[in-house]
Amino acid sequence: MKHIHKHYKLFALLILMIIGFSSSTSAQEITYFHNWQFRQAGTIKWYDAKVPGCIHTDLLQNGLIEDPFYRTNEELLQWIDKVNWEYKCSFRKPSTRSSDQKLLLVFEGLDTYADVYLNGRKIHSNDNMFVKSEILINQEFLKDDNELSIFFRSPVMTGLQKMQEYGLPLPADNDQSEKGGMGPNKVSIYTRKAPYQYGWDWGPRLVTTGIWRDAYLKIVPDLKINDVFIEQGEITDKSAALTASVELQGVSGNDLEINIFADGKNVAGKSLKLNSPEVLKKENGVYLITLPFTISSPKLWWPNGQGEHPLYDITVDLLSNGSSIDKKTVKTGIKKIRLIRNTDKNGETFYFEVNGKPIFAKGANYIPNDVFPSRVDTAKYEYIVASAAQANMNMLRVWGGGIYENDLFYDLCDKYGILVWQDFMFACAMYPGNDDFLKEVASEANYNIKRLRNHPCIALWCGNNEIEQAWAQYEENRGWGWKQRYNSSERAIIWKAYDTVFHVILPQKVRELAPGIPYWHSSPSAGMGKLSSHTNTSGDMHYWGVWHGNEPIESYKNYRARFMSEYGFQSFPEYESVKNYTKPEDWDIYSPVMLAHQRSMIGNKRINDYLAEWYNQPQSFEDFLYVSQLLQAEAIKTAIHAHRTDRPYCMGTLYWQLNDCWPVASWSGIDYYGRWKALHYFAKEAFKNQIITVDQTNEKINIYGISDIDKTSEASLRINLMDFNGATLWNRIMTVKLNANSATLLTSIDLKKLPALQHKTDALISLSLFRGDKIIDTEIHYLDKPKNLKLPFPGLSVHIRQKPGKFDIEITSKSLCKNLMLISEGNAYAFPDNFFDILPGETKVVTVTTDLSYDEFEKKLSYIHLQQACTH
Ligand code: BMA
Repeated sequence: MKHIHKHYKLFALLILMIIGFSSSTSAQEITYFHNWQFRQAGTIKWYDAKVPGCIHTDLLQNGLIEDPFYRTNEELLQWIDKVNWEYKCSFRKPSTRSSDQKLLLVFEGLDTYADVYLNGRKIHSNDNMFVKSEILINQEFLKDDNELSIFFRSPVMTGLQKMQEYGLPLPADNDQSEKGGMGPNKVSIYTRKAPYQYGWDWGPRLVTTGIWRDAYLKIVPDLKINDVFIEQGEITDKSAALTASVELQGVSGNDLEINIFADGKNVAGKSLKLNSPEVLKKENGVYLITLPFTISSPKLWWPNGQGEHPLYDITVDLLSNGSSIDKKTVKTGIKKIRLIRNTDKNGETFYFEVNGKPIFAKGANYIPNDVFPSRVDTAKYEYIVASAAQANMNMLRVWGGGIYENDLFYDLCDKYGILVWQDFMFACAMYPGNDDFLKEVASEANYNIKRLRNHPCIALWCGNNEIEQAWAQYEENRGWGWKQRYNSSERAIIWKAYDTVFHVILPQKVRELAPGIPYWHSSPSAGMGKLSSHTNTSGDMHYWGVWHGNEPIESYKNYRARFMSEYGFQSFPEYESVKNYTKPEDWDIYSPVMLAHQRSMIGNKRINDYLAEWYNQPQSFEDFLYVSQLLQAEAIKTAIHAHRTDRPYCMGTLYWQLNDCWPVASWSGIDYYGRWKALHYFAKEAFKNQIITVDQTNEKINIYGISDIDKTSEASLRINLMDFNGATLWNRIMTVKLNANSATLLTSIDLKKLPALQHKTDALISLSLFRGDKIIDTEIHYLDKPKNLKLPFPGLSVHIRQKPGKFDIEITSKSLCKNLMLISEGNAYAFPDNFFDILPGETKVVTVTTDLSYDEFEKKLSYIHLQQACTH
């Protein structure tokens, strides 16, 4: 992964040395395959392949294509998804130790239309990227040396065929079919495959194929543990009542015994026979046994910022005639979650309660980290989830146009206390309702709910992204104009498919397989069957008035919601990132290359228009990229502050979007290479448990104290009105009360009553909330938009102090320095703080960890600030 950002690799390596990952271990023996090869079907030559992987990364690795992310290379690679591909490998017959053992061929994910052959005999066919395949191998088919081969049919051509068979083209606005050479044929929705790979308004169209998750042979006992689910009952300080549901598969006439261990301590045991009445017999030789147990003085799992995130190892040991035949360990955390939808005077609440405590959800929407998800390594996963936690987030929404993430992602969310709002993978489109399709939906729900249900991070399963809103079944004149394209019988067919998937199959599966986890049928929604899918008074809300609706940024303050699950604002990656995928001649946002990396039709126009409202014109291309990030950060900060100030009416704020899947102009706060944009630094401040927010309307300023902690406490608030050279015009210190889990109006200021304030354009209000010598939060409030401010040139002096393994960068500013961005050339290291203001006469110290020499460090360090980027 030549593009991947060096600083997250170093960071994650350190963490991985300390902590191991595995949410589930088993005694079953696993053998991975080696020597995978691939070729285009119908050609002769085989090339080396990597598994897990995909066709695009294999072609790239073999030098057969250029980097798909560089300049406009994506356009040249559209042929790849139109043809068929073959993968093969050979393996020696594994030695099973006894006749009681069986051999399973496991594919944790085949992407997508795949026929699997063993020694030329077809043994399996796959139609869904989101399921695991376990194929029992008849050992008679095995020779000493065996060949496993997989024929992957083109996902788009097969999709086209399925669309023709269905006979009803369905809306899928984000499917960039024209770019993919498919004309108007939006075939993505007929295939259970990651929607975003067909293009999105932040993603390229690169529809890949391949063995995208692990593939291996597994020797399993005749009777094996298929699955272990730890269901949670009543939880008190004294004890947690849990039940282990153990799924066995196979045959056995012997006396069995099952023992349960919690962190190594035997907590339950049972002797049984498979034919005893307490064993629930299911299809295909599957048996379900439940064993209740308790954990005394349980350590509860809390979201980030609300407590610890302890995990328990629960081991199930299966014995036959006194000896262990299979063992499985799962990790889980003890946590109760409820989605509280109570009628109140305003409508209906929408908030999460964890272990009995209402939680204000703070976070972002998450998309896959790469358009080729198989190449996202452990380090990148850890970097992204840790970045969310460092930004004081407690929730990510795994958005429905991507993938059900790898186990590792949820392990990390467990570890960092990040709640996951988990969408099923359906987004911004209508889907077919034929039997084959519905069967795939049910099986992917089955597999993924079971796979993820022990993770304490899972907060909610949600049917889809924006489909209820787009179709708007209940109101003729709302929606995205889709239903108007169909006659009444077609409409009935399309709605029935929707109704079956999102109101029948998926909620049933969640109820059955993950009892206790809430299901929400669509995001956003006012509630099922409610007339409008978009109201301010109930359900969750996607507010795109700012940006898509071109409303002023201040509208974030007026537009209320019970739970803001989406809102967003675009920016460009910084110059150091843009240099990776462009040449100097591309350095104009309207160049073909930059436009290929801006997938929103309105993106550049919106950025330009809002920028002109707020900032003076940036001087250079590099300055423009930087200012676009400031604009985005200020916009989203405005929204987060408004949503938090509206607590408890509003109980959640998740902006669109955390991350990127390739280098692009987008709504993300972290770019593809891992660089934090200004937004992510601003979000880190805005999501702290206790903050000050300032709301200015004309001449009046309201100052609020927001607290997401349980204790009401007193603090001191210092308010300092100063000019940009540091002269104090007015100040005040007061004692304030920060109410527990509330937004409290601390004080108001009438600007007209401050005679020293001559012009709003040359003064600022510096606020500091503190207790003793502990600063709780600081805030700098400007009385006018940045373009109107009469900013002096700051007069910076920068000193670098070397310490073992790190450097302190000390920056002193004579007068105000606005939005100083430190830059690390070639991304040699990361900054813990950036894009900050320095008050007149103040010194800011930023400590950077790196093993660079002093000279190299100094050479790679540079900066930019607003005064420099936008001179009047
Ligand atoms: C939201 C998402 C995405 C989209 C984003 C920006 O509604 O659900 O579909 O990428 O808007 O337009």
